[in-house]
Amino acid sequence: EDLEQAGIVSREKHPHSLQQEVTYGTAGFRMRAENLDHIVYRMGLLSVLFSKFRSGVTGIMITASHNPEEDNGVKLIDTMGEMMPISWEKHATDLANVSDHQLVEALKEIVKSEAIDITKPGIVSVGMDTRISSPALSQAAIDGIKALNGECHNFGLLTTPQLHYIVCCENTQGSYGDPTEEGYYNKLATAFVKLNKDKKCVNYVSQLFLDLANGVGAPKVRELLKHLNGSLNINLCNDGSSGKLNHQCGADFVKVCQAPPVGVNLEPGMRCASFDGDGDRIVYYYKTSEGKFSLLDGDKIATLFAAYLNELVKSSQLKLDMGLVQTAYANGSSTAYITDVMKVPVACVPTGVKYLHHKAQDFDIGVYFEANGHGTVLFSESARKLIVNQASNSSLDKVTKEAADRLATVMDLINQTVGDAISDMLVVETILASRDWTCQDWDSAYTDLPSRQIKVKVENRLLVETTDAERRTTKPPGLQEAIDEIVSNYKHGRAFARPSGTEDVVRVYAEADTQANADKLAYEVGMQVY
Ligand code: NG1
Ligand code: ZN
Repeated sequence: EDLEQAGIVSREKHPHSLQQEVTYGTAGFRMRAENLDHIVYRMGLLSVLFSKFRSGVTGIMITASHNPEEDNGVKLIDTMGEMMPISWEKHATDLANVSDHQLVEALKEIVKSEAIDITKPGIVSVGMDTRISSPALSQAAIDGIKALNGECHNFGLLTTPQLHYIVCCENTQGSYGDPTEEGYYNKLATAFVKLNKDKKCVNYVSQLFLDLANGVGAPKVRELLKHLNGSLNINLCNDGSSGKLNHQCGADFVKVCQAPPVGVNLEPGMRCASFDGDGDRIVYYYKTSEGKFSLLDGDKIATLFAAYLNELVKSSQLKLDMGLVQTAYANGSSTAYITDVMKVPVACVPTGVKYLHHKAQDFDIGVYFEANGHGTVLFSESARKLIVNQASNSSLDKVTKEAADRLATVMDLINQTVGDAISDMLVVETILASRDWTCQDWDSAYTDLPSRQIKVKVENRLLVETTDAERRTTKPPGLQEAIDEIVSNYKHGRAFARPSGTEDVVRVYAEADTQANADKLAYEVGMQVY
């Protein structure tokens, strides 16, 4: 039957070829592209089983996001367009590691343990980024889907969030939008044009300099622009025409180096943003009038979104509770600002979108962002209904109704399935235009504490174990005491160490009163880990 067939194709076309064990990490499997073929094939198989299990369309994305061109990766998408649940990651890990002749047995094991009705249809949508290795890997996924007699919707080049959007639409009978790339642009562009049609701005300039990391964001933003009817002007930089993917550019580079990317000649007054390689992260930056580089990262975007949505909720006369979700990497000043000034509850969860997304579902309106620029806003089903009703309630006064209408339209502009650089960019631009703000105005809400992030190469990163949303270590013994001791010597000092889920390193983060002190603190903590 099908499962046996999967075993034959595996041996003949996608043989297991890797010595070391691999695990489904923070964002799926990620490694050198040449080692991924059999893993991606097997994820094709798993995605079919997962589709049968969920009785809906699942997704597979081929990308390694901000990693170098030589890497690639694969992640699985759930029927609502969200990440595959953590409970299925062990199946992914098991399947990726078994030998070719154990494969059929491993598949049977999953079918049995999840009580999957294997006669159900299995439908999987596939997307990929612009890496040289992506077409072949995408084919490996398709081979896996076909081997189990699944139906494959091959979308070719997409940003990661576009695929999440499409999968969500495919499972919600069009109520979220049309399940096509065109449907995606139409939905966002319609909302954006509506929200920006009669803006009268003095300070806000409708001109954005956008670094696309030489990734899939470039062709997709070009497509988007065709739908925006000139309501936003974008200068595309690092658009893939010459430079290398993610090389000295892109959101991760800008965030970690706290410097502009190559290809962007930053001058005061310019508003700039960078996407990452697969278009699910965005950060903004500008040069102050004093000539200093200033970053508007995920924390700044989160506070911009939350404050604006809060106002719209109030003016719409709705009672909806809002919460903000961050990770340990959030700048301490942002957390203080959200708590003390905005008076919005803030939660801290471990690194990884899956944890943030999950926590954000606890609120009527949940805003989540990683400091690195990955994030979005979730509206609960009841909040969505209340907002839509209010927007069409003709007994309200004009001001209230307009606010509700605006809120409903902003909701349409947000990709709720996952953090989306294109959607986030359009929301930021809408808010800045509506407030008539420059980057400097936006930035003035609070001042980031100087921070530093470093990577420490160690023998075995998994010897470091953490607790309290990764803010404290429990292993190796004595490490946390040593970190506490070092941190106590710094004004506004905070530092933590955690094993990365995507690279073979321990990451150290530190913040303190000055840049020199943040650097020194990170270095000293790094020495304890080493
Ligand atoms: P790891 O390698 O586990 O730190 C990194 C990012 C995450 C997330 C994932 C997936 C940092 C500090 N970590 O995870 O936020 O984006 O990659 O891409 O930026
Ligand atoms: Zn990414």
